[in-house]
Amino acid sequence: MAGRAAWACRAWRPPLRRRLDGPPRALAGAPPRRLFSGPAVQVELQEGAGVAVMKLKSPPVNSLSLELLTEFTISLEKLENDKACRGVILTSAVPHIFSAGLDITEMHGKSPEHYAEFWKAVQEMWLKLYKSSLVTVAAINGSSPAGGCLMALSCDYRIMAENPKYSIGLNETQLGIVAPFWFKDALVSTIGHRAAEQSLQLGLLYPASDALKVGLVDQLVPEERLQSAATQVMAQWLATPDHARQITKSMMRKEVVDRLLKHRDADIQNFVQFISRDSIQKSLQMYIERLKQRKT
Ligand code: CO8
Repeated sequence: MAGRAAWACRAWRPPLRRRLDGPPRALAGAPPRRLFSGPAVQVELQEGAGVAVMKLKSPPVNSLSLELLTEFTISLEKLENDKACRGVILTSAVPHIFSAGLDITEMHGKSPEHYAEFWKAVQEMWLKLYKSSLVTVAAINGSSPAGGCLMALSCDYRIMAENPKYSIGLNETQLGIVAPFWFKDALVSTIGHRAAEQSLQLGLLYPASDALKVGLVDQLVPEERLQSAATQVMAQWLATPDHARQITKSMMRKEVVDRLLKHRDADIQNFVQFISRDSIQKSLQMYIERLKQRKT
């Protein structure tokens, strides 16, 4: 009930179109913007619109390192607590890559304590994003495998740049590892059980047009229109009263969230045990080498 009260407290404001009535921008002056940028995540909050744009900026591939995950979670929490913010557009500042997923080097050749700390940060990021009371729109402007796909899946709406070179999916089995149950739950909730079963077993990465067909993304647009399309979608979602939308979102996602909350420690232990196995470490080593070879 406490959670519900917290969700309901963000005041509803009239739809964007109505609020934008008033003096033209040139007369009113530039709308106030606030920037808070860390090493790996850049946030720009447009106060008038109540919308923040969060950009992952950790070249070369926005891999989700412990540092990035921590910064992301703190930034999102800041926005959650900021009364001027009602929605977040999540995108990338790195050309052609949304996110390469979890940083493989965090899962290879490290201590069990490190794996536990890393996995806890992955859980934190996911819980914060999946449960967010803000409207979350993913503007997917590049490839988005595994953990990158999970981030997009956790948003309320996904728009992807229409580029056949960009792909998205939970490809864990291709690395010889297994997507945890909450990755699976998020995928099943989005594309349904049958498609998710096939997708997960084969570790499918869908080119943008196939991602739309299977329902993994909601919309494709030419790359140059991605940000404006995301802003448009955001305005539509913000036209719904916050408290009603938030309670509905919580209701729709509660079962999946509760499953992880209930088994959080066991999930960390499972991860540490699984990832520490020699066979899994070898698979990851081979995958890292394959990535390097592909480059040469
Ligand atoms: N982590 C760490 N480093 C990475 C990653 C990554 N996920 N992806 C790429 N890199 C590195 C490359 O090794 C390369 O390093 P270097 O310059 O030192 O050789 C550098 O980033 C650039 O990579 P590319 O040259 O490959 O860049 P491209 O622009 O050609 O391609 C891609 C970008 C498409 C993203 C490509 O790099 C790729 O496919 N990467 C692998 C993506 C992937 O498979 N990620 C899965 C990670 S696992 C995960 O997210 C969920 C795990 C769940 C755990 C369950 C366990 C129980």
